[in-house]
Amino acid sequence: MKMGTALLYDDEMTRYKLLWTDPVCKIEVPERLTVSHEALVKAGLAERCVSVPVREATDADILLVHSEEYLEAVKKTPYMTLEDLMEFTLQYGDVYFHPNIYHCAKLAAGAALQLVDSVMTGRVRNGMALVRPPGHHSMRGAASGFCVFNNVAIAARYAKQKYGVERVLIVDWDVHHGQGVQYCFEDDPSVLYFSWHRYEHQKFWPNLPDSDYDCVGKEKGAGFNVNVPWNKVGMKNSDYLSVFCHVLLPIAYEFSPDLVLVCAGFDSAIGDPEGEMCATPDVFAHLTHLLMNLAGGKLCAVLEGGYNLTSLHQSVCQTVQTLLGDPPPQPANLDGPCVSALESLHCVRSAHREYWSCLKHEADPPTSDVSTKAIELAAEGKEKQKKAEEESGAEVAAWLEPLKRTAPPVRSALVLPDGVACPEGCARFSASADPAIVHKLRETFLKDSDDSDALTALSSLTALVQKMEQNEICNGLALVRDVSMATMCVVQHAEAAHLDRVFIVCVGDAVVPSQCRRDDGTTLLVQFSSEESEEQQHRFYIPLCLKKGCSDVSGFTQAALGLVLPLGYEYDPSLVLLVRSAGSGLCDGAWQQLTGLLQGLAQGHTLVLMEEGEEACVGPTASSLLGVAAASLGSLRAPLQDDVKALEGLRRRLQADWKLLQTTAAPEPGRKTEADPARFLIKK
Ligand code: FKS
Ligand code: ZN
Repeated sequence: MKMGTALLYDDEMTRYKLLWTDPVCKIEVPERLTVSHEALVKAGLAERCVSVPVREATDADILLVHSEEYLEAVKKTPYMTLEDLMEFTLQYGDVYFHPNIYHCAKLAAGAALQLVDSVMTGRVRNGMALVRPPGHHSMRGAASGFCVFNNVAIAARYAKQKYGVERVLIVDWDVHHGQGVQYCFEDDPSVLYFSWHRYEHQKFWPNLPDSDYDCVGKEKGAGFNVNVPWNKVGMKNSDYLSVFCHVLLPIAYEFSPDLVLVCAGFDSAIGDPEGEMCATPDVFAHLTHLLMNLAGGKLCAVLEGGYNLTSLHQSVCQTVQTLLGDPPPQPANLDGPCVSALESLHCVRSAHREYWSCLKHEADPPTSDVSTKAIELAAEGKEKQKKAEEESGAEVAAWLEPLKRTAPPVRSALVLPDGVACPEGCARFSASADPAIVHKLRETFLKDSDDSDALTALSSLTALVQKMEQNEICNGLALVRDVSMATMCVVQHAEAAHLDRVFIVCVGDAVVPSQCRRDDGTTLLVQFSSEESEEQQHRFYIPLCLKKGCSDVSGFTQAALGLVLPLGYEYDPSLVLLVRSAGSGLCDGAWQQLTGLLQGLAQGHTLVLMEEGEEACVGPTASSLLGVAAASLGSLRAPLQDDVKALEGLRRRLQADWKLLQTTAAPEPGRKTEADPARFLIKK
């Protein structure tokens, strides 16, 4: 299994620029690339990547997406005078040409193809291409929005043709709608295109009705185009993560891509003059991480936009460092999605409910007065206010530079009984126990029994927790006789080690001792089981009963993505404790997915406790802890009706306490709603 990350960059792509005055195009500067690359070098990330040379895309490559007429026209631009170039440019919107842009556009598309080759041949696991010009707006016969050739669309067609890839997922997290990509694949069910974008009820460029949530694709491709319009600026980390948990990931897992391509634009980050959003650069570590267990980890990120040079380079670094396998940073300020984001979320989920079984039971679309089709009455006044703010420079986005992410020297440490082999790449961990601790452990857990094996395991476990807190070890696994006892032991020692919030995810029917179900918020327990719990729903103890336990992969995945993940993000633990009892019925693939996803929390501090008897699962678990992508689960079937209903009910009930579980803006009992003056006028 290859683990490397490819980096593609060629400074030739900095050798074109705007040659005349154009306020719209002046932000697209060569420094975007140099600054991003230099930041990767400075942070020591470039040298950790496999440097792959860039090549020019051939005519045949370009013709996978573009028309011959268009290609021939662009081919002439290197020979044009300045005047000709200006005139040529005028046929298109928001783009400029330069004598060297054709060359760069061939390199940009070629870089994306080299990246696909590197990933598909297994030379590397994933990678990023830093390119100019960007691609996602360009269409079959037209340049648009700084884009000449559609780098990612070409890469998708190329991967299908050359490697027989059956399903490609394109995630476009740039703040603009990649209408070029949408048009290219709108009737194609083999390419799933997801885009979120600043829309403001069509007031934002490219001002297309085609960018709205109800454009779901055409004919056979219906359902394979997912648009999330942002109708307000200022979207934050919570808004982005909500959309991932409740729209993109459930659909993506059901789709089960063989390859993931990212239109990686960073104008969706804070400080960007185009996007005007407020998501911080570290959110891209999470977005990247959340995609890294799809398609067996085959992920190719290709740069699109990003115009604030500071947030651009910080975001690029977050993305690449995550591709390299370093645990994501603690996510900042997850205070729940805003009302406008919830409206969009609700609209998208209901527009897609007929196509995706994970959304089948979604509520009806919102009534027209909250619909994103509505137009703001107060828009004019707001425009004025915004102008005034801009002129006075009143609001300047400010954010802290992301902290340096340092991966602990040891990635995974295993506490295993003698006789159980330690998988390759992991360290067997045993601690020379401090007599005082041993004494206390014996007193607390073993009473008068004299089980020296159990004592050794428990003392190693406590030492392991400590090393994780000190950031000497990233994550760990222990195979123990009694998972309940071990869980209690870890929870107690986490507290002593100043790990003040422990997120316990328990798979199977193990009894979690009541001492671990605290209502002071020091633990949050989610338990998957096959038996209905009598206990009432409780803020920090969430029993989750699936009809067939964990043996239905679809139901399990839906719960993991739509419930466990958002809960984990909002809880923001300092340690994730993943407990697996014997006979849970969960297949290795789904278990690896859960293990992989949870490593995005608590800076990767995941401790897995498995019950003896689960030896066969040690290898797959260890490999996931080492950062190997989980095997794909295959296209998911519809989850069991009862499970979906139970999950929805649970989610709805918990929404008052956990805002990241919300998927609609409609008032729920017990939920505080923002004041809702009559600020919408319905469009006829
Ligand atoms: C409204 C004018 C918008 C054009 C914006 C182009 C954005 C390009 C991009 C790409 F990724 F392609 F580079 N003008 N203020 O960021 O989407
Ligand atoms: Zn953009």
